[in-house]
Amino acid sequence: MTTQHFPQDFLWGAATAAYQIEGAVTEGGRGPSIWDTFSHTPGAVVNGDTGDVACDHFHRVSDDVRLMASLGLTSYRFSLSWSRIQPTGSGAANQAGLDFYRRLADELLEAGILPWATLYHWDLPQALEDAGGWPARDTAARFADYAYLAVSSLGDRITNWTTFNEPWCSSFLGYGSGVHAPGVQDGAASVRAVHHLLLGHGQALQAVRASTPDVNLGITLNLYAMAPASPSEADADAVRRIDGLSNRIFLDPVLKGEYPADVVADLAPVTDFSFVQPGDLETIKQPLDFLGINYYSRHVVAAPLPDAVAEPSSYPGSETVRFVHRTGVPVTDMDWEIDAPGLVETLRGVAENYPPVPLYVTENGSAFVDKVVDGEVDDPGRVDYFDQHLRACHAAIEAGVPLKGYFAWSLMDNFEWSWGYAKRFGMVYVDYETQERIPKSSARWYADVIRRNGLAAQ
Ligand code: IFM
Repeated sequence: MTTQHFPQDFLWGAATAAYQIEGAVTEGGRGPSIWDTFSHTPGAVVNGDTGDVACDHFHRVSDDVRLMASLGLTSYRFSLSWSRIQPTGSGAANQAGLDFYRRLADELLEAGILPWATLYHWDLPQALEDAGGWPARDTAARFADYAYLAVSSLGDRITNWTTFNEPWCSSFLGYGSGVHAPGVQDGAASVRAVHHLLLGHGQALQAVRASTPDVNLGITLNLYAMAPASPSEADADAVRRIDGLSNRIFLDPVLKGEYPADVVADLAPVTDFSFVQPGDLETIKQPLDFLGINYYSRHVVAAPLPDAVAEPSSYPGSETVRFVHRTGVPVTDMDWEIDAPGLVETLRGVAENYPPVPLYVTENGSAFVDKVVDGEVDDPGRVDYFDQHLRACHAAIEAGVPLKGYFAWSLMDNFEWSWGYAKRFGMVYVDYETQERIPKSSARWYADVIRRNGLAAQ
């Protein structure tokens, strides 16, 4: 049987994020973040779950690194909790926080695993939210200071740094629909948040490059494949709108230094973009060493029905566009359509429509209902999902896309934000009562893919 091989230096990783796995929220001088506040707000998270303990990774780092090594991972993508490093989001660094990540990086390097750090995976220090959060311009400057502190302290051992993970979620879920922390429902504030997240990205890259020039810097965007529900012009326009608000509103400023004119026009009833100051877009468009793409699914959209009523939404100005479920298309436990061809489309779309930049799939994965039977967890649905999406990565590379690596989401089950612990995305099962880790069959399958640097031919 032949194998579909990946390039020799292809990176095989798995990803997590601080609030989703660390726990220990009051230890080591860590200050509160917006997710501590939000998860403790009655009704905000399914079952009232919080990240207080999560996977207790803070106390189990060494075991977890051994687990990664046993799977043969060549890289591990994790995020730093800003409020472990600056408990109130500004001022001097908290040494205990830096030490925690220094130790994690050292253990990874000893195990031959490349550490890949994300500076911000949604957990803004609460003190900065109290001062206005991402809708306030000053938060961008605070982020650049934090980035400078973190990278100048840890950049000797962590050489790959992502500024933001999925700024779409931080802005539109956090300040638009309010289903994520800080739970604000204000369309105009959500667009200001977009701009200040992007400005923070640009300012952080400038600050870090001036102090630590030898690190690789980029950003991770969650991009969606798009399709109209019908061939009608109205549905095509719905696709244009949602593609604009999901994908292009981030890709265009970061890679081309401009907001798309059609998106600015769509948003006119919500905001006039007067918060964009001269020079901002030049700051945002910094040279990138890589672009991270998180891909999970496709959006199938349709024009609003007559008399549709606008409600607080993650798509300001396009609230009444309908998201349609196609019949017969398999879905995950999140009810997200499984659409691997959409990953090829997404990767090719970025490679063909934007200036060249090395790409990484920094997240891709699926939630399924997993059960422990006789001490084992068999998850064929997840194996199939990974298999289809890795074949999509392979096809994209064959088509000339400069894809350099893949990170499975997630290394282990964890706190799935407003779903709490109700959804499991891990390749490793976590028993939250005992904190036992049980590699699922998908973990063994992935280890095999890594070992052979490729997929068995079909
Ligand atoms: O768990 C999240 C992760 O934090 C960001 N990307 C999507 C994942 C699944 O919802």
